[in-house]
Amino acid sequence: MFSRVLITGGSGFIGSNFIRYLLTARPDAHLTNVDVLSYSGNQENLRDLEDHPRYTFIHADICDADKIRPLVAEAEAVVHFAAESHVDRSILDTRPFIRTNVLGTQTLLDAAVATKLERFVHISTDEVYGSLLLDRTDLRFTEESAIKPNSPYAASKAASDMLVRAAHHTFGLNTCITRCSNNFGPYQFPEKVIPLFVTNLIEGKKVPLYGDGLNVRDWIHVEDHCEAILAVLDRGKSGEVYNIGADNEQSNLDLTRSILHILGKGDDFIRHVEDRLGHDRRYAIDSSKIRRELGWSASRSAWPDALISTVDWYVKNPGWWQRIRSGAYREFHETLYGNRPPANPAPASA
Ligand code: NAD
Ligand code: TDX
Repeated sequence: MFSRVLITGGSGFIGSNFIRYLLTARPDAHLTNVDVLSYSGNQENLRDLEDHPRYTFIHADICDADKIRPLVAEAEAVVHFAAESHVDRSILDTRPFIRTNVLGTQTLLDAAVATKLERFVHISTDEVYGSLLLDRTDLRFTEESAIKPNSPYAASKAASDMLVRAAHHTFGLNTCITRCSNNFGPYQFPEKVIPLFVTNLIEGKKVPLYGDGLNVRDWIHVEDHCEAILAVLDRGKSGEVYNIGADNEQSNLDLTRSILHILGKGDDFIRHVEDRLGHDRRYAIDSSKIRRELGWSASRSAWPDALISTVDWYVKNPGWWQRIRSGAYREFHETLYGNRPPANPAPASA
């Protein structure tokens, strides 16, 4: 068990859920969250933890080697979430993806090797495997599937996976890579399909469904993902890759209709729009390895209950997403961090 854990990108969707989960699951763990607060990083996600005695926030960029190295030196383990994470943005501008996902990951790995870090868990994605055919429902991604990323986002994540692999092979760094399917749950930035569609509908707007709507995604609740990451952190074998998924394939059209139904709206709220460039047709994860070897299984992702409770969270927390949609959450960052002196690299146990 690691008690001093450095989390990168902990102010985003999955990272903030993981911090909340780990503080409860491990009453002896001290967590440091290093996050640059890019557009998707939101300190409001962890507002209630600001004074928590076992939680420290450091405002820094993972590409900044001078700031990163002392933080890694103080930690026993790193769980690396920080990334540019939105496929559509990577189609518009690739550069932030290469910078953070590739250079940022290597900066962390360099620090981990130099400081002899005990454990590095890299949070990757099923998108590195590319796309499956709709009519081959017998096929799913396994850890042995070829790496065939199709979007600039997926390619930058695949590159980061290869750098993690190299750090393990060449320098003996104790690493694990996780590749999870599409997450849903509270605090997801409302550019991703579920919070975007839910918040549009609450505001009485239509939802933009790409192409024919028949693309398939494999949905897992973020807390199931967090539990799987902790299993990997605790018990994962060094150098291994673990797929994470909940066997919950849904076409985008079915997903959209489920959300419409929950919110009492009809198909007339669907706006069919031009397809995403290079749009992957189907993702499906075979997670039998982590279930077999680490004894994890998804327990919170069952459809439609998990979707209903997620929709309900956005219905009950309009302030959270309205401040994002209006841009007001950036003012909150400015107030908190705008004029602060540079962070003292606090020990991860502070
Ligand atoms: P997110 O966009 O909500 O959060 C990313 C966080 O990283 C933000 O807090 C952001 O401020 C921070 N960040 C970005 N650039 C940084 C930098 N240079 N230095 C420090 N911090 C930086 O993303 P998410 O959905 O929470 O995804 C987290 C991780 O999980 C990513 O690595 C992503 O590839 C992976 N993943 C996501 C999903 C999903 O469905 N969302 C599925 C599988 C894997
Ligand atoms: O407006 C939209 N309309 C639409 O039809 C949006 C934003 C999306 N979609 C479709 C595209 C996808 O088929 O919905 C599906 C899901 O889209 P996103 O929420 O953008 O997720 P996806 O592209 O599948 O990638 C997600 O899962 C894997 C995360 O964003 C990644 O970070 C993760 O690695």
